[in-house]
Amino acid sequence: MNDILIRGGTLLTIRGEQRADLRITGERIAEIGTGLAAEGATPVDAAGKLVMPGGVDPHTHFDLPMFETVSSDDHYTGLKAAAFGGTTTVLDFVPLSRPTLAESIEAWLAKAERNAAIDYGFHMNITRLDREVRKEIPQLADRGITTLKVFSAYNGRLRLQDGEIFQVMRIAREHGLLTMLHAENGDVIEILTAEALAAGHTEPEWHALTRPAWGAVEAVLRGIALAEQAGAPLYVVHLNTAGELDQIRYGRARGARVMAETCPQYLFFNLQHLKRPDGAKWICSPPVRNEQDNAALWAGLTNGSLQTVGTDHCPFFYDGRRSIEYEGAPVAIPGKELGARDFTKIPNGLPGVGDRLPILWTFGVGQGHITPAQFVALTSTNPAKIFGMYPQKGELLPGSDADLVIWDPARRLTYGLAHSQHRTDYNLYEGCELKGFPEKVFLRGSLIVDGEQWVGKRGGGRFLKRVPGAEVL
Ligand code: DUC
Ligand code: ZN
Ligand code: ZN
Repeated sequence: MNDILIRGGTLLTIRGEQRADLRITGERIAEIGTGLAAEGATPVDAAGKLVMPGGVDPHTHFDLPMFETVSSDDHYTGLKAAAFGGTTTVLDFVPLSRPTLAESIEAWLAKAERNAAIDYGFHMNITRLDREVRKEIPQLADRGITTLKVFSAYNGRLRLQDGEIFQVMRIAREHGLLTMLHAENGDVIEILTAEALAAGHTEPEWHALTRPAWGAVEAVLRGIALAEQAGAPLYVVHLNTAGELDQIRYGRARGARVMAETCPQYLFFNLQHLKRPDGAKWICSPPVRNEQDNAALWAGLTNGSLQTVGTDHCPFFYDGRRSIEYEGAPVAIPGKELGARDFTKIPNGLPGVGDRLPILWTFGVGQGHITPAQFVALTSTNPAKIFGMYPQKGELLPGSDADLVIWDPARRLTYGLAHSQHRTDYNLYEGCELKGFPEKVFLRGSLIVDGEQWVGKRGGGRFLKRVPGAEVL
């Protein structure tokens, strides 16, 4: 196979910008430098463009059964949509849906392996902690799974008690694994939800009103305190309130090894969106909050209190009774309409895996909240480091996988459903004016997105065996 020489571009990494050429040999970056010789290589002109490492989305849910339906992107459609938005690696959560962790992972792999359009790894949900599960956790690293997600909410379904979370954290510490926490107060949610239903409240905004921010705030502090007592690091997923961020700062200022992620929906949306007639489009858990929370989370990106931006991509149709056309065929999957008369029956989750980079570039970099180098850190390099994939992923260095985005910083477009490739019937950023968009995307040296064209393949993505003992940032 010919080498590829990406010429005349500006490389963008967490170290800043550098005018340089980049040579790809096979699946890897072979050489970086100015004026690299073109012989024996297929040239790709990147003049006027940025060349950055492919995005790493640390938080997705493809093909996830929920209530009476399933998230509408599977490991083909969702990973392909990710690629169109400049992301080349995703980390998906494996539900503990079978008697053992091993069987649950095999079932998830069977779905992902034949479909994956980009590279992917797995986090393991620990939603039951019996003797068998305790014994099995240490074997996860042999399978390349080094992260455990626990929940302090979803009573009777996903939640572990505090003592169990503490035990998971101790096992994690012993084996170099990282615990991830969904932080809400399950008891309060259970009580408020029952009261809201009994009072006849059915509208989407009640999803947020029954999941108060204070529950998230105290659950974050509780999580940090448990992790410190276990001597373990902690990664808090989907930060959504200013108060949670205060707790992260409190912990980090005292040396706690706690890291935190936010997601675009918590930067851009709030209760006002849930109050709209089509408010169900914004139903996710934890819920979107208020404008002060949006602003505080932006500030957390600016000042480095937050380490990553993931998406929690878990799309559903807004109206799953109507089909859309996907790759030339009609598709309809039950969605948000399931909860038209009861907010607790609206499937929880939003589309976003393909939106993340373009939206964060225009509104994050473009409006001065973050620098281009911070953009790469938050969306690619930091997740690669925290989740044990660095420098294979998230980096432009000789030896790294040639997962690259050629980014056109001058491209202007009115964004929306027509550009995002998610398999659903709405986009939360409909009509947003964007400046900057991916032009070409390479996965391990192969071109998979060329402008509007998908040139990758179903099953072309590989499962990533991650290594324990990853960095704590
Ligand atoms: N929250 C969502 O909104 N969807 C999927 C899982 C989750 O925790
Ligand atoms: Zn969660
Ligand atoms: Zn999630």
